[in-house]
Amino acid sequence: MRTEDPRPIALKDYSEPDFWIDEVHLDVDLAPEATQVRSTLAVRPNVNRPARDNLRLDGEGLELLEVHLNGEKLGPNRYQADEGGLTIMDVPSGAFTLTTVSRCNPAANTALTGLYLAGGIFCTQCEAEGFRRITYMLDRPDVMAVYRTRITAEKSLAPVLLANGNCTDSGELEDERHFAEWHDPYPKPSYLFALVAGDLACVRDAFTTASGREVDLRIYVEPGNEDRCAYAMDALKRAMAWDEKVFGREYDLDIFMIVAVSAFNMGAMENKGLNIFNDKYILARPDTATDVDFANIEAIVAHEYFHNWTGNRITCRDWFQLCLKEGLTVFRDQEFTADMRSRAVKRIGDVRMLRTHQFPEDGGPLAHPVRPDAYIEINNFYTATVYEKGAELVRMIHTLLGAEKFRKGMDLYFTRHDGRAATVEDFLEALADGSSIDLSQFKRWYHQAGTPEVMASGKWDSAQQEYVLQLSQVSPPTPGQPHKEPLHIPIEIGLLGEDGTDLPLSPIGGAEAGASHVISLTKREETFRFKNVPVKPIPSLLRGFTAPVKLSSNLGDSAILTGNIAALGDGRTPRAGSGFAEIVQKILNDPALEPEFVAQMIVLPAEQTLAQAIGQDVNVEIIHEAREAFRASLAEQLYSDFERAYRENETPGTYSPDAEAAGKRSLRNTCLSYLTATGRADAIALAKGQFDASDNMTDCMAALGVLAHTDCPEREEALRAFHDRWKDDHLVMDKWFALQATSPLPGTLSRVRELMAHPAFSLRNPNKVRALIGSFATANQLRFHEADGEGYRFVAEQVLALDKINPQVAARLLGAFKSWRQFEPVRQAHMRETLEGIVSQAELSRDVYEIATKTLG
Ligand code: 0A1
Ligand code: ZN
Repeated sequence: MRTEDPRPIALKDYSEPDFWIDEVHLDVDLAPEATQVRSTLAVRPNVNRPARDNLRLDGEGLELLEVHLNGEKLGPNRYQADEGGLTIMDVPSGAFTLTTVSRCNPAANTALTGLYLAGGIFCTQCEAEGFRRITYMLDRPDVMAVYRTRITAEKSLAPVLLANGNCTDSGELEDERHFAEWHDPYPKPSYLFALVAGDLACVRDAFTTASGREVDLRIYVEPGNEDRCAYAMDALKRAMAWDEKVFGREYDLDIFMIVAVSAFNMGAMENKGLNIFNDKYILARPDTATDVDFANIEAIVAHEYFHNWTGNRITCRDWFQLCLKEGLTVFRDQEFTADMRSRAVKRIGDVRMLRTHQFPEDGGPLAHPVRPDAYIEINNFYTATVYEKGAELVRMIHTLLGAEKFRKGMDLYFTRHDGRAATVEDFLEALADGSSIDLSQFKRWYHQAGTPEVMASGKWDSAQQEYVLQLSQVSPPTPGQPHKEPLHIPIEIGLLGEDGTDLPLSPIGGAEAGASHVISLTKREETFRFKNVPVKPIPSLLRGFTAPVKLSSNLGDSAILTGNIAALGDGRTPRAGSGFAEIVQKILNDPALEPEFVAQMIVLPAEQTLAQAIGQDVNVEIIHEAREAFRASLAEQLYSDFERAYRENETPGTYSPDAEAAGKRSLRNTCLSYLTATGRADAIALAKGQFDASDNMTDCMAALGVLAHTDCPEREEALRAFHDRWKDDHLVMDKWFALQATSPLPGTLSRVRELMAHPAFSLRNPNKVRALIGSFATANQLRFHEADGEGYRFVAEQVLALDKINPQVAARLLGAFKSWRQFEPVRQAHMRETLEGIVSQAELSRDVYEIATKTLG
């Protein structure tokens, strides 16, 4: 907690540690309120640093019992423990072993970092700086050690005892107790340490690696959930095979374990050989999980698995390098999904995600480079910028190098840095060396924040049969970075002829002529000429979204919906014009398009996206009404088309979560949503019929969503029926909470307040907080931003309450305020006041303090 304003940590102040720790031997005696940890560290001075008499270790919330140096117990005059750690005085000048004995209290740990007890399971979360809440350590990622872990517990309390690596011994002890010993032979930073203990059921399978090694695969879940692991296990095996095939990376231990827990701050964690997951991203059965849940499980299981090479074998030198593992691993999981499912649909989804979450971050008060240069609390930097924009930077490198050279560069990266802690520079150097392509200007992307704006204008010269494309780039100022350098921007381009097909391209100046259609914009302004263009072409720019930029042009742009919003502002009624309806009709009836692609094409931009497009003086009511009116008018015009597509995309028979079937359901449910937008009784009846008859959660939720967000008598009945069926299933109940929190109907805020008293809700469980309060704050623009400011005050109240329980979750929730300056003055004033109220609190965590002060600017 804050006593004075916390000081930022800066990348430029990095230095190697004064000591290295090569081995960690932990002896953990588990008890809910007093777990004792005896830790023995093999320490040696770092010869690159000046010699030190004192060793300073990190430690937080620990009760120190004993300290031994080279086996001898130290008197209290030889060491000093304080709030942030432990200093040992007068350590030997050579190598030595240091043993500490300390106690922590897992049952009282509501922050869910370090060792905590939740739902009867002992569980750890050490990234980024949680290990110091378990025992004293140089808790930084450049200190890599080999870990041995012995766990002891009462058998009835924790029949299963897990840690990283291979189990080397286990057995019974006196007094109904038992133990297990684990050894992880791969040196790793402390943030990858994990321990899990409790009453867990296990689902097993096996995988044979390319070189013929047999790996024991295990998923541990709460007993009773064994029938919800099949999809995650299948995804794991596919991810293992894919990483061998596409990146040449094999798994390296004899066992790979996943544990699913219900209380977890994030999605999942890549601890070596022992991944820990938020159970939402493991557990799935057709009747409990939606198609989106299945897809998330596949992606996140793969993501954590891929970290074994990008993150674990090669780790980060310091936390500023977070994108080194995260951006790269997100890129890898995106490619995996593209190969498993539809590449086009995956790309549309990822770009949509980037534009709705990362662009606003990059354009607001919390903007930071993909590799930040300072932070107050590192946990605040697990952001869309580090993850999603970080992945886009890797994707651009892939685009610039081409698949083959990219693979060469990656191979070199793995050989050079395996077993080491690396930096973004190391990564770029390996890719440049492996491909012989210069990435020196490209590097700016890593330290320059903000979304670049690219302007395009083109002219066809009929006499010269030449097409002249002028491109320019501007990166807007961001906090702390008023001036920006031009970036290296890869832009994939095509010129379309009259029939809509690509003309052959031969650029002069810029990229090489011929095969590649990727040009590199590297200056503030640049002209690209294409010769032998016989007709006036229609340019197609930034294909595949080859760079995370905002593109504007004089080449024909249709901002249909934003135009309609302006219409409403002027007192006219927004309508989908017949031209627009015709296009939607064409797409809907094009048999060549896959259903999910169609669904993505015909869905209207979300209200938040429209707010962003408007950018200033945003009025959320006008946006909501305009969008709804537009949707209804489109639905009226195409009612029979939507009805037909609804019927034609039925998926009869046994439910399968595969992409094709999921795509049909997605299109069908998009049609359902249009049909009900008309308010017609037969459409509502159709939704109610689907709700009653559905045998899978996807169709059930889609129908319930429509009913819950419509003012109709079926609404309460359906919500009650769903509640009664699922009230004992915590994951399904999260859906029920979220649906009600995102309702556009008046009274939503009071409903949310009421639901906080529901027995299934708890402020201590992050999934519950995200489902109810998080959904309200980030996915219900209309109601969160109600003009009286009540929505803001409610969320701020919860942020402050949560800050005492779980600062990470509190800070993330506060992120809902980040775009406050884009709203009209009344809301802006309410939001500013609310933020100031938070900042004025005497005791704030570093997490909340950093977000609140930076958001205010
Ligand atoms: N490294 C994990 C994400 C993660 C980050 C922080 C956590 O606790 C503060 C937990 C998980 C991943 O990328 O999946
Ligand atoms: Zn990750």
